[in-house]
Amino acid sequence: MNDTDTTVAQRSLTLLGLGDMGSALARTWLAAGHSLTIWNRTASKAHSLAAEQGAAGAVTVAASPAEAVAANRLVVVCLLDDASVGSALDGVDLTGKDLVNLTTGTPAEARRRAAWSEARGARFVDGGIMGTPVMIGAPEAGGYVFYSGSRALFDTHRAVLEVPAVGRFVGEDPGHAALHDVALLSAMYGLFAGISHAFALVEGEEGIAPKDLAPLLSEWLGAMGFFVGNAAERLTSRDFTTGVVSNLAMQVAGSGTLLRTAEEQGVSAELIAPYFALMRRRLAADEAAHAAEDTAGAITLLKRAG
Ligand code: FVH
Repeated sequence: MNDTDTTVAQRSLTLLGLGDMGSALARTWLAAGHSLTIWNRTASKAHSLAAEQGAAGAVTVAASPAEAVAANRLVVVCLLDDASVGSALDGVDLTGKDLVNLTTGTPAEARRRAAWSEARGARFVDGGIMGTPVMIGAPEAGGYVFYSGSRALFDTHRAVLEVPAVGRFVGEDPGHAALHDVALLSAMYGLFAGISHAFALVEGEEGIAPKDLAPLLSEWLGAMGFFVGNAAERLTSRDFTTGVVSNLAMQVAGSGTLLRTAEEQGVSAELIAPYFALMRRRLAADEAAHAAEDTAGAITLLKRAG
């Protein structure tokens, strides 16, 4: 392979999956001048995307996953879930391929997929996309992708992989991108749960419109963001009592007020009650030891033994 071939090869890749996210990725690579071979289970989506590009578009529609994979060394997969990755790549020759899986999955699924790929002669990197399709190809939106697995693969293709969004390599354990992804998404859903409860409390209340509460909520959540760093420090030091500003006993008592307010407003407490139950459990385990603690101490109850 001469220099020109190398350049061409580095600008060419295969993409399996043209759902909302896969299509956004494809458009970004094409806009940046990369050549794409694409495959999608429902072929009409691939043909529409190719038609969008016009005659000069550097896109080839493959008739099968095997044909798409054969076209390039770098193969990016963005399908619904790990089962769809298995079904698309079943029986496909992956020898010498660099497989990048941007399909959301669990850490264990990513580790199994890495071993499965390596057994078929491919290098493997798993990716967790932290962003929505509209954030792809829009660096100002702040989206990025966690990557983990083969560092050599990531370094080889980093420039191409970072066209849609910046990459953050989080280690050679192929499960770690998914673990980071799911940790952040889980925190997001906890936040959404609290926000949903807050809006439900004021819904229908004369004099408090949702749009009036919104800026107050945003401001408050920003101010309470300190809990992230506080929890990290305490989990590292295992010191849950020094410098506590809002102790557990006070917060458990205060949670009663929040639950009674939900009752008064006719709102189900189903989204916030589990967290209060965890705080009560920590206090009840040893009141003398835990009353003066920070609520971060309750995190230690969540991990199951073994
Ligand atoms: N969209 C988002 O906001 C999030 C952002 C963060 C990352 N996620 C994950 O990205 C993966 C793909 O998501 P998507 O938004 O592209 O999803 P859909 O638009 O639903 O497209 C799904 C594609 O998967 C294909 N597919 C489904 N089942 C199979 C199968 N058994 N065999 C082969 N392909 C399959 C589907 O094909 P088709 O329905 O068009 O024929 C689409 O190409 C996902 O992991 C998100 O969690 C997105």
